[in-house]
Amino acid sequence: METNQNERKKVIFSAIQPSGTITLGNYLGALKNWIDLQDDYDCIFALADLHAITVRQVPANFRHNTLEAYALLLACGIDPKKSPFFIQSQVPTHAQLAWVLNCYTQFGELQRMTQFKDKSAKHADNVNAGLFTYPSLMAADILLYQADLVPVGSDQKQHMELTRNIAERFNGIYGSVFKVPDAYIPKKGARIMSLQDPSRKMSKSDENVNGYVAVLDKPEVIMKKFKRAITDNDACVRYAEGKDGINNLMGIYSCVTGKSFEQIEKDFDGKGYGDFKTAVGEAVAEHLRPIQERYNEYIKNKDYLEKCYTQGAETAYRISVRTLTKAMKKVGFVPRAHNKSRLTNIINCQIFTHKKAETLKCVSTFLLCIL
Ligand code: ATP
Ligand code: LTN
Repeated sequence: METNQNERKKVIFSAIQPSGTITLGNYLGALKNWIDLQDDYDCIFALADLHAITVRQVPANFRHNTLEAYALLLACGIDPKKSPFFIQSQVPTHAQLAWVLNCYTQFGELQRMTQFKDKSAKHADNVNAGLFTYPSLMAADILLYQADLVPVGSDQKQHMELTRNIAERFNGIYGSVFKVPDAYIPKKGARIMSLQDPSRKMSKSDENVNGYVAVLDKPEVIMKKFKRAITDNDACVRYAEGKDGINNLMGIYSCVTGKSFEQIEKDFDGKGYGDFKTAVGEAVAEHLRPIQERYNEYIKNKDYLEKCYTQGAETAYRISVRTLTKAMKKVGFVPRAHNKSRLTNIINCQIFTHKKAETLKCVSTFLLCIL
């Protein structure tokens, strides 16, 4: 079959909150996929800092975490020349569309979100409206870019279903405004569990630092955390129901080495958990080493970081404002005259350029004829 060179590449959008130091769970569940998809899709990535303030942040730490996350994601392999990569609060269209979508999202739908239930239990002293309406902002993030696919870990499945429902509801009323996106969840690493409580997901906001491995943890810290990982009394490296700790370690080991579970069981046949934990720690430290080296370079270069996120925000704005304008028009808002005149200017400018090209063509044809 002939492939059409002009065929539009599918669009990918994803984001991560700069709410703490990025973990191995974030990396294996989401980020690794972002990197791998860059060549085959039109990707746009963001740091969801507006989402992060649904939990109280210390301003100086928050700023630091945001820049650290930006440099770290570049070090993981996001290429800002291929994939616009921006900071959400620098692109106003996100908050604007989120408000509109809030009015097309039902209270009951938001109330059912597991993340809302978990986070409001964890931060009982600060169950704010932003925490409740978090999913409509996430829907805005995605729908603004007409994304086809959204690479996330499996904990975001419910938010993705709600995003689809909001898009379908809006389209049902106003015609086709938003692309209805699909979640893209990896087969391996979709849910990395805490090393201290394998019934809970590994989370960067975990108060127990031994529960997670940070992508920037030093090798000796990584080794220590894996050695302390909670397992069971079976002392046999095999994947089985009820062996959550070992299953989790096997999943991590498989992600960083590419080995299948059968291979891992064979390799560790007759060996104890101590040997296995050491092997997992070493493999993870080795996998993260080049990322940490690149990070140390990027974080020193503040000018480069600023250039990348500024360009990322400009591109993101240019793309997203088209969807926002369309959605607002459909709802019935009166368009800003200012917008119109700018638009007219752009159109005139295009016509002018077009006319100039046409004139040049005529002149050159004329010259060719008389020569
Ligand atoms: P927080 O603890 O602040 O809620 P988090 O660690 O859960 O943060 P997010 O910023 O909410 O991280 O998520 C970023 C991405 O990482 C999402 O795509 C999410 O699905 C994925 N992710 C988060 N935790 C895990 C995990 N334990 N296993 C696999 N993927 C994960
Ligand atoms: N809620 C997400 C982070 C996030 C996101 C997004 C992910 C915010 N906006 C848009 C994908 C697409 C989370 O991972 N906890």
